[in-house]
Amino acid sequence: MPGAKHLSLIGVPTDIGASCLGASMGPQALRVAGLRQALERMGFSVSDCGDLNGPPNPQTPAANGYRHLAEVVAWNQLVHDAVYRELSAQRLPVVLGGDHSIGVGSISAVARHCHEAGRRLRVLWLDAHADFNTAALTPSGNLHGMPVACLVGAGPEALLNLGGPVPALRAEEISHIGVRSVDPGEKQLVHDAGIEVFDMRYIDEVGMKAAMQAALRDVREGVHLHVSFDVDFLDPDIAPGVATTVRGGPSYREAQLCMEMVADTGCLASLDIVELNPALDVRNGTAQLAVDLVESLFGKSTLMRRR
Ligand code: HAR
Ligand code: MN
Ligand code: MN
Ligand code: MN
Repeated sequence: MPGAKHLSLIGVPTDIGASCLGASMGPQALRVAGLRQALERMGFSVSDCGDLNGPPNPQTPAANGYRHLAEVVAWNQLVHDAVYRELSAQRLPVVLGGDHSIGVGSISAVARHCHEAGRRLRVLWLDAHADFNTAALTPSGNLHGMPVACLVGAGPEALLNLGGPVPALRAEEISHIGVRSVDPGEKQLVHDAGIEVFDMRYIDEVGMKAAMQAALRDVREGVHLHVSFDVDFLDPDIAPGVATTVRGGPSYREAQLCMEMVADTGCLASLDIVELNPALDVRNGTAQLAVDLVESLFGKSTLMRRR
């Protein structure tokens, strides 16, 4: 799959897992910013599969610790099925969110594909947040704060059984980059689960280069690398178009380096772009920035030949 030259864009227009409405407009904003054309200019063949059609957002309060669980499950089943279908057809899925709760459907499909193909999986979770809450810990009931916990098996039954292995991931298969906002109970759970976190403190101390070298150390030929790119990973000064901004994120240059180092592995085989909220953006600038960074993720980068 690495080296697959055929990309499939899958729109997931929902804010079902968030408290703030508007991430549902993310897919169209990325299209307006020219995502498809940018990737085509780089030599990829790109199909836009259009938007999945899931349930509307009922905007109801949490029940048993979860908001909109049934609807979140429905959206994730659609995402799982679409991502699995594209991977099975040897195409590289690019999931256009939508809030980050849809990472459960996307990554469970990737895990299923890797399991069947006997491929090793590595997931990079680029995010200001750990997304490791549970029903008991969540301050909000919003499922976009819980996808990683769900993927490693700490989540509601219905979200663990979308297809493929259960749990979808082992803790050692996923690494977080850029984290700077974690709830108190969530912090303990991340430690207990043994998830590797390269937080902003770590990046401040050693730099993005060393952080990415560490995160990618075991990513080599044959590995399926999935990137789950939460746009709130970026510093809000450069990326205001998200609902849950947290100060002190990667700068433009740091984010570029992060993406370029992923591209250098040659292993990128699936991608989520999530949490973009056009209602909060300024002239679609955050969507344009996301497209710019995704170009680097797929190897646009510099003129220099390395190694
Ligand atoms: N930790 C908070 C919660 O659980 C906020 C989570 C916000 N998550 C995202 N995705 N925006 O990373 O509600
Ligand atoms: Mn494959
Ligand atoms: Mn997230
Ligand atoms: Mn986030």
